[in-house]
Amino acid sequence: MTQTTHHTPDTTARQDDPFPVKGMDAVVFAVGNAKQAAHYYSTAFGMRLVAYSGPENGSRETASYVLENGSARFVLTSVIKPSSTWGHFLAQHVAEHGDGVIDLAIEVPDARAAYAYAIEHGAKSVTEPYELKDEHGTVVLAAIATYGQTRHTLVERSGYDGPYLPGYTAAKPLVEPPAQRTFQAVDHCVGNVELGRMNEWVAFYNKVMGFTNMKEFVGDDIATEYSALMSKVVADGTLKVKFPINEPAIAKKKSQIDEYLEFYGGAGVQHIALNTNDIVQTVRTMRAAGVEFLDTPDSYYDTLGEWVGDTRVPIETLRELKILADRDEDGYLLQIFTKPVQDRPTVFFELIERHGSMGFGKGNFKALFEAIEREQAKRGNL
Ligand code: TYF
Ligand code: FE
Repeated sequence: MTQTTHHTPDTTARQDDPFPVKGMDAVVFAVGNAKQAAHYYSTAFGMRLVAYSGPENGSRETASYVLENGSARFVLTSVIKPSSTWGHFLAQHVAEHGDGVIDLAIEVPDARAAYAYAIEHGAKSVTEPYELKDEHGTVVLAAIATYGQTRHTLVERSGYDGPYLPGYTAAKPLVEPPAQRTFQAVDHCVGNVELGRMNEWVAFYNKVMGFTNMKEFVGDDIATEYSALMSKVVADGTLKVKFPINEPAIAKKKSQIDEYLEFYGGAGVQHIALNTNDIVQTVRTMRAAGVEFLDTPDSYYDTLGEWVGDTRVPIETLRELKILADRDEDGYLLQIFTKPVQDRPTVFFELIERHGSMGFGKGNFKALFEAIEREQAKRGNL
């Protein structure tokens, strides 16, 4: 049985919440060259390097760069010389999938309890609970498997005041961060799964984490008409952690989800959405730094005002920057999507500025999916 989460978030943790979460802890990427990726997320995305682990502080096998922007935390890891199971896993992950997300880590108040609940409810264990300690305190970690080779590490860091985790040393920003913060939190993390498996993964989050389904979804009516994908969203009761799940649909055109699955080599994280308070300034800053965004045809803006109503940003500015807008009964949102950020047509990012709406831009699905298909066609994959 599946409950539907209402759009108004219940921001106070419920006493009876079977799987309380504090929010996203980190998005962990396995990449071919973490040193250069750290530079990209600093100069192009405006993030700040805060911590580092590598040969200089005793990690001979891997190098990891921790970047933050508000509560958004990315960890970029690459293997220097594989020796352990972990090093070989990272090397294999990059060889098979290219740069990608290995871990959507979730901060929880009690990692042992969260892990025990997940395992009791059918999750596959990746790592049993263990402690890491240093002079800054103790962190408890455990990990469970999700779609593809992706995992959820459950992180209990209450009272820990180090820069990230024991084993990491504090680091200074690589470059002067932009005058105005580009984004401040992770809004949602989207997974692409194989044809016919979306409902299985939705049920997984319902059972294993007690997450409920949000009302926004792409059903098979929209799927066959133009989107070529089906999508459902699961979230914790406070809506701090939101995981849309996509699967390809058999439609008129080759699904963008099939293109992802082919080039990623299976299921995995498709996009990470980042909350911004000033999407106009952020898009200007990121475009100037060389980030490529999806194009939107002028015709979209010719009719936008008629149905979206007043937004903080004039339609002409949205048109100039190719920002999308959508409205529902709770308010409106502004959003834009980058092109894939590596050579493979796999992982990309979204910037989202919410004004009441807790949706995902349903009104933009047609314009957005057409923009993605134009890119697919350029790559010869449509
Ligand atoms: O997260 C979402 O649901 C929106 C829309 O391939 C979306 O960002 C859905 C599927 C997709 C790209 C964007
Ligand atoms: Fe999204």
